[in-house]
Amino acid sequence: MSDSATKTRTQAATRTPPMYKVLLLNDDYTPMDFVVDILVRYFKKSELEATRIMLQVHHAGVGVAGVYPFEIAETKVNQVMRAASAQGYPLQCTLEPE
Ligand code: TYC
Repeated sequence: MSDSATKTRTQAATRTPPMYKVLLLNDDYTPMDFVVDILVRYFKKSELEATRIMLQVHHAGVGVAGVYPFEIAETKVNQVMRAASAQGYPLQCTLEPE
């Protein structure tokens, strides 16, 4: 078997999509409770884990809400941005390659 055939077969057995971090950014106005609710609703976190992530963002300026393939991550960003702007909150959410 050629080297390229071996490589193709190995990749096929281990292929995974590129993953993206969904980041939440801190701001001075979005209520803490709202950020916790976002993490529970859209990122399926427990109340305890959501509170931990929210406080991490509050103190460090940025934090990881979850890690997903591109299209799922993009959908989460859109859901968060839509929910925040519907309430008039300046919460920002972005993607970053893992
Ligand atoms: N800093 C905000 C406050 O004190 C809370 C907050 C946390 C806002 C995380 C955004 O991504 C965020 N109300």
